[in-house]
Parts: sequence; C-alpha cells; structure tokens
Amino acid sequence: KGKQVDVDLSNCDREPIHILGHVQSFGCLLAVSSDWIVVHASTNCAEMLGLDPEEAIGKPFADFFSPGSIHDLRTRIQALAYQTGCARMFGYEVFEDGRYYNVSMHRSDQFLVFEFEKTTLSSADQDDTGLVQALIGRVQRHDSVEMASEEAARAIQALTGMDRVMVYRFDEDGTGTVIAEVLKGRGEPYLGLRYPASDVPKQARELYKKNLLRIISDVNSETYPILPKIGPSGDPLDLSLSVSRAVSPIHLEYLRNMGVQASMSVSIMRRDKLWGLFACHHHMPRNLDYKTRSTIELFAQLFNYELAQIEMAQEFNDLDTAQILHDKLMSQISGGVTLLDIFNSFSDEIRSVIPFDGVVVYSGGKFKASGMTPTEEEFMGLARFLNTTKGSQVYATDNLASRYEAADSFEDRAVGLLALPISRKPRDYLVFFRRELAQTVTWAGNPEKPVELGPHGARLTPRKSFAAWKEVVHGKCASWRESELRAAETLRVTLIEVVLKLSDEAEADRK
Ligand code: BLA
Repeated sequence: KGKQVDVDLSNCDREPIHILGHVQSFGCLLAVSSDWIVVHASTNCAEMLGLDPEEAIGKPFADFFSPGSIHDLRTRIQALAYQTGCARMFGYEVFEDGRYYNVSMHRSDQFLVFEFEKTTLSSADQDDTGLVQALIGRVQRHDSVEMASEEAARAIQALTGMDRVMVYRFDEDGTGTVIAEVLKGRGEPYLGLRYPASDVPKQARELYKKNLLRIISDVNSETYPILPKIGPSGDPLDLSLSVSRAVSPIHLEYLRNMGVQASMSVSIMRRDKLWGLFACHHHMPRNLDYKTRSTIELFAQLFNYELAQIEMAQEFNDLDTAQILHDKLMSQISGGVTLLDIFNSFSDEIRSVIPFDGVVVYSGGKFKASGMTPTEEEFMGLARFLNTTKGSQVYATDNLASRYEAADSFEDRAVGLLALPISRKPRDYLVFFRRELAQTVTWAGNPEKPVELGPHGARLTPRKSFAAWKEVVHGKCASWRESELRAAETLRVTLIEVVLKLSDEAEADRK
C-alpha cells in the first residue's frame, strides 16, 4: 500500500490517489467487515442517511438497516463474488420511507463497500437503452478512428450535456493527444494538442483501467472524510473501485486553473489496455445521476468494440496495401528501369502506409532525394554511420542526433529516420525522414487568461502542459510505430527482390 507522500509537480505519479480517504459531496460511504459490522463511514452519512458515523462504527449493519434492505443488498453483492467491479441499484427505497437512493456496492480487500447517492424515482424509471442504440448506430457509420471518435464525443455530449467533450488518446509512452473535440459555446479548442504523460499520471491510468468512470461534480465543493482514517488492519480504506472517491488536489487545481467546475472522464479500453479517455468539462457544477453515468459507461463499452473493429480493419488494410505494393513493384520491373524510377511512382503509396516528410534513395552510388532530407554531402556521412548498423534489418530512430551527432548541424531539420538497407555490399539504402514532432503540432486558438491560478501556478493548465510536452520532445520526431516498422521490413524484403531481379535482367541483357 502506498504511504501518504508530499506531492509536487515532479512526482505526480507517486500520489496515492486510491487512499486519499475522502468522498465527494454527492455520495456517502459505508464499509462493513465480512460479518457485516460497520468498519468505516464517511462523515456525510449523517446528512445523507441520517446515520451518525461515529455511532455506527463498530455496530452491526442490521442496527441501521431493515432485514428487507439487507436481503436486497446482500443478494446483489453476492453476484459479485467472483467478479470485480460494482453492483448497482437505482432508485432504491433503502429505509422504506419515501427516500430513494442509487446504491453502488463493491469489495475492497476484506470489506464490502456501500455508496449511497440521493435520487428520485423518476430517474430510476427512465430507460436509456433506445438512446444508446441510436447513438452507437451513428458511430458505426464511420470507418476512421477520428470520425468515429468525434461522433462518440457528440453522443457523450448528448448524454451528459457537458460543455466540452474530448477524446484523449494515449500513446505508448503515456503522452496523450486530443483527437476529437465537441465544444458548446466559446472556449479555447484543445483539438490536436499533445500533453505529457504526467498530466494523467501512471497510477491514475492504472486506476482508470479498473474503474471506468469518474465524475468530479464540483471542484470547489467540500469533501467528507471517511472515519476512521486507518482501519483495523492498519491500512486506510482502498477506494480504487469507489464511485464517490474524492480526487487528487493537484488535479482539482488543474481543473480550477482551466476555469472548469465539473469534470467527468470515461475510460476507453482496447483489450486490457487503456486506449484513451472521454474527457468532459463543464463550466458549472454538474452532477449526473448514477443511472445516467452507468448508461454512459455502457455506451463507452460499446464504443470500445467499434474502435477495435475500425483498428483491425485498418491493420488488415495496411497488410493488403503492403501486398499490393509488393505485387505492383515486382510486375513493373523490366529492362532499363532503375530503383529510382520505381520509387518515384510508388512514393505516395508507401507514404500512406509509412508517413514521412522526406525520402532518399541511394543506390549504385546514385543519390536521389525528395522532401525534407539531408543534402547529398550530409547523407554520405550519414550512410557511413548507417553502415555500422545491422545490414539485415531496418534501422529506426526518432532522435537521430542522439545517435549520430553530425545530424545536429544538418541544414534541413529532419530529426528522425527509418533506413532500409536494400543490398549488402556496397550498401544501398532507402531512407525515410521525419521532421520534428513539436513543429508539426501547433497551439490552436488564442491564449486565454486562466481565471485565477492556484498555488502550483500556470504549470497546471493545458497550455503550460503543452509547452512542457514540447520541451520534452524537442529534437524528436513522431515515433515509428510497430506497424510501420513491420511494413518497412516487408518493403525491404520486396526491394531486395527487386534489386536482385534488376541485376539478373541487367546480366541477361549483357549476354
Ligand atoms: C487526472 N488528468 C486527469 C484526468 C484528465 C487529466 C482528463 C482524469 C480526471 C478527470 O476526469 O478530470 C488531464 N485534462 C487532462 C488534459 C487535458 C484535460 C491533459 O482537459 C487537456 C485538455 N496533472 C498534471 C500534473 C499532475 C497531475 C502535472 O497536469 C501531477 C503533479 C495529476 N491528473 C493528476 C492526477 C489525476 C489526474 C493525480 C487523477 C485524479 C484522480 O482520479 O484522483
């Protein structure tokens, strides 16, 4: 278990956000031991349930709840025995006195945890399944990740009424990009911007895999401590699966600095990986009924499947393209053509599988370049460096200067490369170049003065985060993706075949 640490901006990922010991104002919490003795209670149980927490702790649950209620709760939670996650009841009349609650139940270590939120019967009656079907139907019309994401953001906005809904996609290294955004009214767009990994620190990303939706209903509202702070076994209550868990003060400051009063995020999963988040903001406090939140969670789970389909189709497509490319290349080879000629007619097709900003073909001592590349002279030096790498596979770097210092003084700022050795001795190459990533992403919109900055200042705003990210990635290009490297390897094998065939033909011509 994590210990309480002093958290500042340099150790974001050490804040133990699952044991902060408070709930938000919209929910109250009770934890019982396996023999149903109350072990923990949040202080707002008094106001929300009419149950004095100090008095309840140590007493049987049955002293406060009727046999009928206990039976209902027990039945639900038993269904959870072999499963993680929460059991839910909507619009349940816990005390049979006209007060309705939404109840969430889950296991946390040896405890059962109950969370209660006030609700009305009418919201429990509402049936959203038709709406979800219609909304996911719209998403299904799209075959690109970006378009489907935008449609899904629109759907989440329809379900929540939040001002801003973004789809935030994680990269392998934990950095993230806003790839879709729906904005109501005025506001600085964040679409297309990248943020450092620490903006959604590691432990938060881990937590968001287990607990798929969290809402921060009011960043300025009081939070309520869970008593006692340390339980009987010497640990604070683990709130990983709690729905009313109060959030990190650092993140609250981030939201306040942005002028956001309520926030909600929903995990987007691809298999067991956190692919991204729906991140939603509202300029006023906003609480969404647990039933609505569950509907949104369901929508997100359906969206996960759509996303997987789109991405899989895309991967098949890329494989097809590589195969088609191979066949086309092989069929075009005939007397008199050179590798350079061939490359010219295929560079667009290659670019659609492996995006690049410049390319050099270096074959038989001839140099040919297009786009953002080093000069011929610079390239000759680079080729000598490449000759020191393995000749039997592709070589990729997103930060060339860190491997080959002379690249620092290249005239054109191509900072990363992917090299395909296509013959052994002397070595010929096809080399793709990429420009600096920070230059390919630019800040959108006008700077807007943050409302009022908290103690950690402007660093805790998206604008400063973006700047921080730019610093981190200075001198780097977009990383070469796994799928791009695979495509490059396939292409390399094809090109070797091409080269062999060309030299065979040249041989035949000579005879
Ligand atoms: C959580 N940070 C989050 C969340 C988001 C972001 C979406 C999820 C919680 C929520 O629903 O609000 C990040 N929000 C963004 C980004 C944009 C946005 C990038 O709108 C861009 C437009 N955050 C920092 C730093 C630290 C930090 C420097 O920027 C650490 C020192 C911490 N962020 C932090 C923590 C959480 C968080 C601890 C988890 C909050 C919790 O669940 O308790």
